[in-house]
Amino acid sequence: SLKKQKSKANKVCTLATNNGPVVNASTLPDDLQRHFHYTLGRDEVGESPQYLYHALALTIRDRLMEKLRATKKQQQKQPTRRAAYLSLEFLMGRALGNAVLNLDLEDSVRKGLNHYSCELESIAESEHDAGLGNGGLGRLAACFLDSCASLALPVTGYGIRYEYGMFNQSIENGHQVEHPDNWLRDGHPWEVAAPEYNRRVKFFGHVDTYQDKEGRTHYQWVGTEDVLAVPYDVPIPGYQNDIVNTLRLWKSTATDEFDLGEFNAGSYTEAVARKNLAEQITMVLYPNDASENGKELRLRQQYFLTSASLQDIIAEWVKIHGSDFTDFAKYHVFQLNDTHPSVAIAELMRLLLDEHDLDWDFAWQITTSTMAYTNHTLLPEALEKWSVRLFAHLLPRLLEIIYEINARFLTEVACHWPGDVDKQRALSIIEEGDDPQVRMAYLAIVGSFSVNGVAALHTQLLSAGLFNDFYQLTPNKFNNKTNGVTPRRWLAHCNPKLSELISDKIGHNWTRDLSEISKLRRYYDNTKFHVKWQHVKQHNKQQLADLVKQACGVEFDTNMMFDVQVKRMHEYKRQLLNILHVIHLYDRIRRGDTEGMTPRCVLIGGKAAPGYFIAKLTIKLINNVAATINADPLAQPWLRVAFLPNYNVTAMETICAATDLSEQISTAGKEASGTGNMKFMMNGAATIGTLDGANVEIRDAVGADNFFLFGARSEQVADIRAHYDPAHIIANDNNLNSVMALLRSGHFNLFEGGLFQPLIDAILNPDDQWLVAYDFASYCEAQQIAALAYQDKETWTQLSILNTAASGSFSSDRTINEYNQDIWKLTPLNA
Ligand code: B1H
Repeated sequence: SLKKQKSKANKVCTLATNNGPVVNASTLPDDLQRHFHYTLGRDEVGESPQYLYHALALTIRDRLMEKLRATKKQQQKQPTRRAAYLSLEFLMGRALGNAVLNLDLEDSVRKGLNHYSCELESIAESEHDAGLGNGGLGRLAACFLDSCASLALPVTGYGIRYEYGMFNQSIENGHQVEHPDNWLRDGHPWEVAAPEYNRRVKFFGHVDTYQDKEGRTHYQWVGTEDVLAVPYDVPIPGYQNDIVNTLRLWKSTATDEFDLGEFNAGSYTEAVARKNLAEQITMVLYPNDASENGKELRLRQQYFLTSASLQDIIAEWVKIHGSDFTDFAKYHVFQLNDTHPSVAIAELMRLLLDEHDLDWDFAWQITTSTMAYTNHTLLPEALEKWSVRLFAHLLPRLLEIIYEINARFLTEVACHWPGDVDKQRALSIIEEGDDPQVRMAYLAIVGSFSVNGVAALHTQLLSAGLFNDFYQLTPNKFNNKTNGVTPRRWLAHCNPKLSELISDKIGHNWTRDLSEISKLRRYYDNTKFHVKWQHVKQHNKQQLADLVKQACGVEFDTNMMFDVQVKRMHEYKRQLLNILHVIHLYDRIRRGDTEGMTPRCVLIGGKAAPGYFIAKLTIKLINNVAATINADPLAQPWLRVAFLPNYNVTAMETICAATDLSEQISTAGKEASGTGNMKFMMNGAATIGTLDGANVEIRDAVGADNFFLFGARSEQVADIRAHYDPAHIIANDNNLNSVMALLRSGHFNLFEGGLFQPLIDAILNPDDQWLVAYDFASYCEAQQIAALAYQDKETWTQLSILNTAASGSFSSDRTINEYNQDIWKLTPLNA
């Protein structure tokens, strides 16, 4: 009878979930009021509009949940092949505007807010950015989730629910100051905890072996200190297609019996302290972009994410298929976002071998037909290595498996290059030395069936350079997937005025299929259209000017050219080159050489890793130069400079819509792709840039005449560096010479003697990897050409329209379709 009762209870439960209350557009205003007054217990909006934001978010979440359940059900109806996107970073930004757009709720939301006399735009300002990423790599993951859902692909994101995301940056006396990003402070209405799917992750301990009756060796990882992984699900709506996918973010907590054991032993305090240790794992995002720092806690984060996610997927499999893994690889594929989650290769082996009793060959076959690896950088300092010592201590069983993978792989190497011991040493997953290291990229390549770069040039450099030996061994693994950005957030949402203008002319299907945006080309010399286009740009520039005024106290004039570089601060991105050009313009103004000069506002923004001295000093230089120039009445009509503090996803939404000239000026061969370059282009900015990353493809798409190219080519860099003499270059370039003289004279650091010497030294260093002095002259020339083009309004408007019109292939929908066709091979839902 107990059984009967149980099944009755289950039935009731099922019925209740099937017939939930109706939520639709017409009930939205009522639902909003219910959440405001009942869920949150608020009465009036008054001084705290964040409650109305919260109520609106819950109202929209209701709708997301309904579609999320429907999407899940559709997937359960018939078994579908699915992908998991494993990433240490998801730089989501705000969710509200995106959800309103993708669920097509704008009208009913505005109606609902009417009751409170509030504007959607001002309510949206209450939301904190979900800054769970550093820069391009994390934002790419976010764009990919939007595209996967919009293309109805069954893809789940797996990441970490950092308590503190990317730090907040303020500028004090021109210096960067970091503040913790307590983004969950006011609650996060977009997530739902799912503790029924908690997973247990092991650390430390040791490995026991025993032989079974048949003489097979079994491995037991025991004496471990376990941490509990609690999933929080964030709904990811597709664009007006009723699909809602899931981003599952893991939070770490202590296991229950852990506490209990300690408590019973009378060490209450120690038990609580251990709890802290477990909770540390997901406490904070490491703020390094394109460099690794080798901290143990970071490896713990990586393993924590990886193990919890793989266990999650395997548990679901076992629920349906029991211990039969025959078809597992038919139904699953894992995309590794760089090497950060690449310990997944060893972890999947461990789960299959130790927990599910598969033999090595079968487990390896499953692993190498489900794992796919994306490389995002060629910079040597970003290539992850973990000390074998640390691995042995923290993840002893994983290290054993990596050794076994390596031994078998080196046999293959020996077959391919017989007798070549150097090759074996060069390709070994274990780097020998005083402090041997695990090379994570090598593990990722060996364990994956696909290895991709993120732009054509980048993939070519990977195959021919960094990973050439692997390329020779398995050329078919290597493929390119040029990055893209979602046109929903990065055009439809962030630039509603331009979107409306575009849709007026070519319909609105470009939001689904950005290749249609090329139809705009027809209007590139239509003067009526020009006027409207310019009008929108002026409006957007005013919005940015307001932001700059409020954040920096600097007055931007919307009639001047808006010249913008926003991205993480890094030497290879050469913000230093940008500010040298600014100093050059200032130098010209001071000399009275302003004839033909185009008035411009230069905006620079970006965060420096807290330990990156030279990047932080560059921020200080930019701020000091800005202060000097902005205070000089001579400069007023020609030049204004601002450093925007705390550049983030939300700031970019205003910035990219308002930019005239997009600065993409990395040393050729160093920027894997770039994605900001695509956002600017989509919104009608022209690019000044080097032939690096996706700039190459942007220039091909818009045409060489419509791109301001400068600088050394990647294939020239090695030669140039071989006999590089920056002092000589400076001596022979009057412009650069004056700029350096101004810098050396202390003109920008009158009361801070010697402050910028390290930057001066860097430029003068014959070893300067970034070739700042080398590219200065051609950069100034390209700037001059761009400035002249801007003076002809017609020309510039054409340029702007052509850029938007040529941006079709930089939609992340195009990128994801390629991932799916070449790597994932998923069938869209609803199909
Ligand atoms: C990119 C990173 C990165 N490449 C290490 N590599 C990190 C490396 O926390 N870490 O240790 C974090 C991030 N990020 C960027 O990826 C590239 O520099 C861009 O060129 C590219 O557009 C972007 C997306 O592919």
